[in-house]
Amino acid sequence: MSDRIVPTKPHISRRAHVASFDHYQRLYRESVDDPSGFWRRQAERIDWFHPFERACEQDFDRAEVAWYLGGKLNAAFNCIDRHLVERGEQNAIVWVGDEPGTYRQITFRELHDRVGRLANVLRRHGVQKGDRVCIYLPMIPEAVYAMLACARIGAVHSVVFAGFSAESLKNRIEDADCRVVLTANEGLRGGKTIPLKQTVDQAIEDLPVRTVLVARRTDAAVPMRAGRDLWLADEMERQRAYCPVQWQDSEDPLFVLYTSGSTGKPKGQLHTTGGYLVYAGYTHQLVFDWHPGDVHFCAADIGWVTGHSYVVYGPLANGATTVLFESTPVYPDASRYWQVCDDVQAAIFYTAPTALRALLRFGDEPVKKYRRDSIRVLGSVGEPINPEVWQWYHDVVGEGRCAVVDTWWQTETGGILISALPGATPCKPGSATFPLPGVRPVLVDEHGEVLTGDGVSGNLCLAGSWPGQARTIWNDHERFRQTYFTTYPGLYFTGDGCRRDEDGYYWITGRVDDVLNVAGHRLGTAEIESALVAHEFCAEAAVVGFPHDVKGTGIQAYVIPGKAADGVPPEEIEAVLKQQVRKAIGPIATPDRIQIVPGLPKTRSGKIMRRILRKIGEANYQDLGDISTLAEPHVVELIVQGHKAAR
Ligand code: 7RM
Repeated sequence: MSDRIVPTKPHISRRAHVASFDHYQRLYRESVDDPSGFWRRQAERIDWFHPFERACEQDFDRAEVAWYLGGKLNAAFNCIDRHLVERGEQNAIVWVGDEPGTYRQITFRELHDRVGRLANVLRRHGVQKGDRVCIYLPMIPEAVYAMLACARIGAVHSVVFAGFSAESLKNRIEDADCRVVLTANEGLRGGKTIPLKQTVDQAIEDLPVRTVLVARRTDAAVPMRAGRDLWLADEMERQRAYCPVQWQDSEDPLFVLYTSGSTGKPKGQLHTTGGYLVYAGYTHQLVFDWHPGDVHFCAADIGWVTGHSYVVYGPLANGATTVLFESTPVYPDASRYWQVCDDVQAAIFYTAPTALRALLRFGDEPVKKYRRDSIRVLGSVGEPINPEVWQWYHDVVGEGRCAVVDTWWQTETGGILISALPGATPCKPGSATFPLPGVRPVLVDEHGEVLTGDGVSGNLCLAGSWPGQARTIWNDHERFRQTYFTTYPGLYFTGDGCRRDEDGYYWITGRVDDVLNVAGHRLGTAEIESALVAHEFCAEAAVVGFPHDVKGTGIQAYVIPGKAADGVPPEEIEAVLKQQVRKAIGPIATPDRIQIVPGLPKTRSGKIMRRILRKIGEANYQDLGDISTLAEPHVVELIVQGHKAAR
């Protein structure tokens, strides 16, 4: 490999938790030689009400994993109460409102008060241990209070991204059988309001939701249904601040979080208490080289797993000040992130490549308007980062002084698994570099053979469990087993392709299943297809990804129009179907391109040949492979012509 190596920086190594590559290798060796000892020691970073007995039990054939068996703890206690003595007056949260200059500081003591009240509100409305509570809130402190309030009383939160449509929200509330929903009258993002309460009303029309607690984010009046809808602030006012902690078993559920897979139905990933919290704390400290006093700014939304682990649980478990950012990278202009970094004096900044690609288009000026001299570590997550973008992040945003960490992980993994460590890992831009201590990646070829040695490419699997691993899919353990543990028996299969280069560096090459990564968000092609065919204008649909400058992957849909579309102009069919997907899933799933086609390339058994559609979507018309086995080979030529005409 001729890839340039960016060496570690002495001023970062000097104070880093892992101070050199040798040190990393030593830790790594220890962790694989004695995993149980290693993970026992990591568990000491949190407070246990009752000590655990065994570190881990795992049986990948049955998809059974449990960590810190017999231990009792509480995630909210670990994120709040245990910090009160030493850092009660330190900021736990710095909230950054949408309008520039809007900040609110919440100390650990205030957090304790707010979370206690909200927990008492939930109890008052009948929420008990094990009950699921849906959180459909914008990036406001109440969202964090709500998550921690659930954790405090042993309820299971299901946060749904506030950009999802009524239909998506409904499916998630229904699947997890939530009886209580928290929302806001409206959200506010990039100067625009989002009608959250209205969306909730639509979503729960036919569902047995008993209570809707509404936070007031704007002055907008919204309809409140008597006996069901209540203002959250009034309810909190009515409760005392003290709420006793419910000690949970290590394996009691902490949350479900829905994520897209290769089928039409999103999967509720279930994370449990002990292992998840240890892993979130461990990775937050190591990967971002967090030290007491450092302000941690992760720009992700709490609707995604990155927000769960690196806005809320990881930083707060460690006693960090965490930034809760309500706005967008470009509001009011492309310097917003850097302005916030200066204002809050962030030591760590974490975002997705899609945001960086969008900012790069504005050049260096907006970056240079601010000092950024508080930043020490810059993180990237969600999709492969192009080497040029990595370099810009390092050279321009970080002025060559900061460590850049490209962090690979998934909703299913609970926390980061493959990443450079600041001060320890020499980087190759574009590579996530090496596994964290305790993590054992394995590459497997299409026949299921494990690829040993360096300079190999295959499907990325993990040998052995780690504490942050999801334990099941809500209400569907068999699907969990099927999806992750049957492709390569004895291994967890990630769904990603990967190369391990001659020097042992890992390069994630993207999904190998029917999952698209659009602007760092996971979407199943099947999900978008079922949204399309739900409309009478669409008889059949096939969705593929294509390379997109900002989003990484754009969405291309090939659509066979339905009878109802006879005589309707193609532009109108396109517009209607785009709107249909927005409504069914949310704006992030809107196809960038819809091509009306007379037929789809199918095998004689009726399977759509996506490989061909992907090639056409990339405007790679030469190399379509063998199409002679198709049921109607001539449709390929028609689709190619249509695609060329549209470009
Ligand atoms: C955290 C998160 C997971 C999928 C994963 C990959 C892709 C994530 C990176 C990455 C290359 C990275 N959870 N992915 N991080 N690809 N380099 N650093 O994103 O469940 O929403 O998505 O995202 O394909 O399987 S997720």
